[in-house]
Amino acid sequence: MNEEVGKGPRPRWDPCEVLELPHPVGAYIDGRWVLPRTNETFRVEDPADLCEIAVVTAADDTVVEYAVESAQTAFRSKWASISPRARGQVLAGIAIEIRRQAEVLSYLETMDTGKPVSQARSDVETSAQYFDYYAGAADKITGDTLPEAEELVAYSVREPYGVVAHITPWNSPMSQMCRGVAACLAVGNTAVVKPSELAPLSTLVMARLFVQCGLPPGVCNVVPGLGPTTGQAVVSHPLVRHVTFTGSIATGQEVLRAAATNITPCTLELGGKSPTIVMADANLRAAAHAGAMAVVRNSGQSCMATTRMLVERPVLEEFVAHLGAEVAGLTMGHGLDDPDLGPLVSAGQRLRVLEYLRSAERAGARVAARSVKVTLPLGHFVEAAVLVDVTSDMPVAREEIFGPVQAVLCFDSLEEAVTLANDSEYGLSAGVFTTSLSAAHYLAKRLEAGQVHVNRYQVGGVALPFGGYKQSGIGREKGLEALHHYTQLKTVVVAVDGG
Ligand code: TXE
Repeated sequence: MNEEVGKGPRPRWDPCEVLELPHPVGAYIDGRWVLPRTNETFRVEDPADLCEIAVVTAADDTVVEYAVESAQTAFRSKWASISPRARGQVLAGIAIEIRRQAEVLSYLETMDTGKPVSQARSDVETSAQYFDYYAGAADKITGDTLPEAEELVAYSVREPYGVVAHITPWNSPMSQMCRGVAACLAVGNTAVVKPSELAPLSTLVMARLFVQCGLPPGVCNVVPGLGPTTGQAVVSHPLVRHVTFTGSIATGQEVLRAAATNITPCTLELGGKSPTIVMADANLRAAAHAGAMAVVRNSGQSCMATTRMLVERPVLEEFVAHLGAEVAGLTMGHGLDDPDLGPLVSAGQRLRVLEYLRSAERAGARVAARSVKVTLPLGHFVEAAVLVDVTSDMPVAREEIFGPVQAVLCFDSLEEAVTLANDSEYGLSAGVFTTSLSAAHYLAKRLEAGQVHVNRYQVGGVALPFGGYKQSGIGREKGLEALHHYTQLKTVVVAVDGG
């Protein structure tokens, strides 16, 4: 924890001043700011110029206890027992307010994560859409009537779990929080959210906004802090009945181990190394654009980014020329200036990406194109790069880099394309570019991925279930499918023998 907090140059846009956040920023529980007695703090910085934008206190065990108990009380006394329609109305009001404050929230997300402000605007709109979508779903969750013997009536009902923990990452903290929380609240659960220590502000601000929109205090509480302490305390709390986690495989394993103590069910979204197969008959410009967007969106810090372009050999050169031209023209700078690429979130993430690039070049890969060098002196910037001569055994082709690096591989047959695409421990998402209807459906069937995108990557909104095959995770978020993970099924059997 940093003792030298509150010092240094002023940020370009001061979220604490504009949003009237306390100093230091505490946890947000039961509709108010809460500071732990220990008062351990950490700095949140603007990744583009390293200016301090807030000082946040890490929630200790006592604060986590308060957050979970407050969520449990809100679950029992308020939220689960109000009508589904009334719950939906509160969620709809939140969507309206998010849109009303969209510009300020977008600036906040840019300062927290470094992402270009137009991408932050899109995240804010997506956040509102989650609330719209699940507001409408709140009174449409039904069970079944079940076939049974003549003298029995059997039916099932879907009931909320109670307190749900959400452990969220830093790449799109606002929309990732809203993705989980809107679905979880719609069916009557309450929430305790532990945002990433690298970008916790938008999550805290959203929890306050929810209460301002009429969400009863205690229904959604936020406890900032570090993963191994605050995160573990939340996940292993006996009153937490479900955990939703988004992050790395290694931390997902830690979360599963902690959840095992109380047999707490988990939904896990653990990232990807998503392949896109480009057939020789494809629209190559469209395919190359998809490859470029994979490094543009959040500078490649996206779990869905398609960062393995598998290209049929006869069109390899032409494809790389299109992709290289797009990437070479990308601009980079402070997120508030809305370049194509902002900085990466942290020094650690930057070093990690640079090491992947170095190791790829050592192993024989070649940089075919690079974006222009940034002129800012500080900040966690990495220029986008297109790597060719990549083989599937290289770490850049196997591991989630989470940075603006595109790896191009090539194949000679459909079968080889499928083998290469599925040669991964991940299975979150995959792409296909072809004008052959038959090849598109054939590949969609054979690809081991939770989503397959054909002829455009990535498309689709909040209604489409999202989650991974293999080590990319367990369960699905988004869409109505998510609601199955936020409810437990009760079967009721009634004897109607007239007795
Ligand atoms: O993730 P972590 P990190 C991948 C991506 C990235 C790498 C490392 O490849 O480069 O992970 O990022 C909390 N108990 N993804 O280290 O550790 C932590 O505080 C409970 C993919 O930031 O997974 C944060 O809130 N919680 C990804 C959250 O877990 C713990 C998004 C995620 O952190 C914890 C982000 C613990 N023991 C990174 N340890 C995706 N799937 O989209 C940490 N945390």
